[in-house]
Order: sequence, then C-alpha cells, then structure tokens
Amino acid sequence: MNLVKGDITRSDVDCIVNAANEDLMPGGGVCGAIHQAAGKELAVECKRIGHCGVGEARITSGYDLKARYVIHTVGPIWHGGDNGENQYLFNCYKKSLLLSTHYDIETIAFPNISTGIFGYPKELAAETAIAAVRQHQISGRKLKEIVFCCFDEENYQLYDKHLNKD
Ligand code: AR6
Repeated sequence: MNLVKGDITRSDVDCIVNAANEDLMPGGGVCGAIHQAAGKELAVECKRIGHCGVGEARITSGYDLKARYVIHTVGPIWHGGDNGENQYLFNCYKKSLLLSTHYDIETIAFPNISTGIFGYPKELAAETAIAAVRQHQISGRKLKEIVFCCFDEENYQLYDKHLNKD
C-alpha cells in the first residue's frame, strides 16, 4: 500500500476510484475534479449506467485521464455511525477492488471516500479503508499497487500514522 498526497486526477495508475453519488452525476469535490479532468464523455457514460447504490461500484473508461479506467463507488453519508456507515464504507473499497480484478488493472488509486461532503470522521474512515484493502490483498486477487491519494494534510497524516502503526 502506498500513500501519496495530491490530486488523484493526475495519478499515473491503471484506474482511479471516484467518490461518486448514487445518480453518478458530476457533482463537486473529487468527483467534480475527476469529471472535469476526464472530459464530458465520462458524464455521458455515467448517465448510461444511471445508478450506483451506496457501497456498490461501477466502472467506466477514463477518457482524458492518465488512468484508463474510473471505478465509481458511492460512500455513505455520515449520520452518527449507527446506520451501517462502517460496513457501507468497507464495501466501497472491497467492491471496487473486486471489480478491478475483472479488468486489466494492476494499479489503482483511492481518494478518501466519504470524508469530504459526506462528513465521515477522517480517522474512522482511514481505519476502515486500510482494513478493507489489507483484507483484499490477503484473500482476493492481489493487485500490484494500491495507492491512497490524500488531498488534505489531515488525511495524509492519519494514513501515515495508521499504515505505519502495525
Ligand atoms: N484528488 C484527491 N482527493 C480529493 C480531490 C482531488 N482532486 N478533491 C477532493 N478530494 P468529497 P465524499 C478529497 O467531498 O465526502 C460529490 O459531490 C477531499 O479532501 O469529494 O465522498 C459526490 O458527487 C476528501 O478527503 O467526497 C457526492 O455527491 C475526499 O476527497 C459527494 O460529493 C472525499 O471528499 C461525495 O462526498
């Protein structure tokens, strides 16, 4: 597992993951940035797919991005933690990785899903993300490189702490 700080749209990987919304609309945050960098065709393909449930994942082409693919996954909105948020977030990482193994994807970068507009506490989200990726790398079809791409310093520090803890 690798940790980088920066803009995921510039990642030189086979696939980047998008923190999407259920309607797969361009939206704001990392989703808006990915749509802007990929170009208008991405929204057209997303519209054709139409929907993605919370904790689920869908795949599209990457269009103008360096990445050949974008996996769109919908994180949970934080409602206090008693509404299955942790399992939904875990599933975002798990299902994105599982989906990636059906394509020619060896390297993938994740943003910090749900920790922006959706309000998920950053430290809890980091722990869940790392646990899901670890589990996949042990029990699923192992990817060559999995990158956590943190945009803000707080997330970067949290991942640095938890990745180097054990
Ligand atoms: N590269 C990497 N990470 C980024 C970038 C970037 N260019 N821009 C922001 N982040 P958010 P959510 C980080 O709000 O909470 C959208 O409108 C940001 O610092 O993008 O899952 C969707 O369409 C934060 O840590 O996603 C949904 O409606 C992380 O990305 C909704 O927001 C996630 O923040 C999803 O909310």
